[in-house]
Amino acid sequence: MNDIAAAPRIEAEFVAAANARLSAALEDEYGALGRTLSRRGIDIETITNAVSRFVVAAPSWAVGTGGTRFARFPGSGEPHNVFEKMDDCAVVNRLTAATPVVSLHFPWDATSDYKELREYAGSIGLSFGPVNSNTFQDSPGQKLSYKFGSLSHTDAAVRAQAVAHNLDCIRIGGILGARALSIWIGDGANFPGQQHIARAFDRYIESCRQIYAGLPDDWRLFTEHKLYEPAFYTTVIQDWGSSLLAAQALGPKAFCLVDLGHHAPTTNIEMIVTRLIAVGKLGGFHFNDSKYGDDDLDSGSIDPYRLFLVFNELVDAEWRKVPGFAPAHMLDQSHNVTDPIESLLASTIELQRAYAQALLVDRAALAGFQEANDALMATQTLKHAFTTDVQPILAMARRRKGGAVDPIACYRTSGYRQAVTARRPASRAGGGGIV
Ligand code: RM4
Ligand code: MN
Ligand code: MN
Repeated sequence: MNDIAAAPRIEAEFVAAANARLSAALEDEYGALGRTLSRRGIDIETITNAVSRFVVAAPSWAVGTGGTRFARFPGSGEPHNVFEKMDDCAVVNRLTAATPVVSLHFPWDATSDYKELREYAGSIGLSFGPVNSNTFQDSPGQKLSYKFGSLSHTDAAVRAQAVAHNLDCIRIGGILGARALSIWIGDGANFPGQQHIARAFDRYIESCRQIYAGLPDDWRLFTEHKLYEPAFYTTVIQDWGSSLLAAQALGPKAFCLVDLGHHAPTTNIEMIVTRLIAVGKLGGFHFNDSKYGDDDLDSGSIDPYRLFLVFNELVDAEWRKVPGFAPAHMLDQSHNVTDPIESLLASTIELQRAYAQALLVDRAALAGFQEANDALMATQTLKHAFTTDVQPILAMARRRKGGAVDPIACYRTSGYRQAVTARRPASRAGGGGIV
């Protein structure tokens, strides 16, 4: 339970005052960009309106400072419970006006009264997106260990415990108003021969069938693949092929979740995205960026062009009016050296930037170049959109929804971090942390 009245906030009036100081410059830059785009046959308002509609779920686990396998260096004013996490998420939404949805992780976000949590979130402008189950670590009080797996464990009792946890996540999600469950498991093997690869997959499917049977009709189930880690030799849901086989085996409410960091460094992720769209099984994304592995770095921080190419496929699907196309957008990041709120602000902006740039692609021209096998002009068409500075569109979309023209600057002058630092006791440093 949190004291609503006492919790630090960034008020709408504060944002409006900060915006007022930047307003003349924004109008000027927006007008200039509008004229540039109009010469290219693009109506800037159409793009701004589409960006305004863009929503991404903030991950509750990303407002605290993460860690690596080696250490966790706590930040100041870290949230200690799900209510405080909501307060931080509300700041991200206040400033970006694009993250009104929060994705929770259980049992990390467990609390005694979920109705109260839903009401609290609602009172600060938030609702709940996909809930995540956690059977990749042992939680205090848990009867059986997940050391050798969970949903695919050789022991039926461990599998039953993992299934029960997922069903509990659905129950909690129901109270919170969520409509999707994301399943990522750490199951797999560290050594060749450790595990019967085929049987482990069969056991996973069998367990997921039991979870699927408990899924309400208006819910979706997302299966998330990951190349490696914590299992280093083979994971049970290693790639999008395994994820797709699982989703197809489960039924029409099961879809694949693409976490951008869960592939080998050279994998063509946008191609995976198009394949999943083609078979109607793209459930959504965990956005982040990476250089080497599951780095969980801020979205667009390493390879913004790749992010753009992913959004290019999403916009293409929108443009083709692919039936039932409604991927859930979520962030999944770990913030080790930055203020987590600032990383979430920056990442949300980067997603909107990639989306806006993808909306600028001249798709008729591109199709012509593709038909004519004009490789150079086809790729130039993409580059032309990608190199357009869409900053004024993003700022205008935010301002119209009550967000900040310059979210990070506004956050830094708000004193929010100092205010929560004074209220929230410092957390422990030390051992590694998974998020
Ligand atoms: C995993 C995976 C899951 C996330 C955990 C914390 O690598 O990305 O989605 O819930 O990390
Ligand atoms: Mn993920
Ligand atoms: Mn991950």
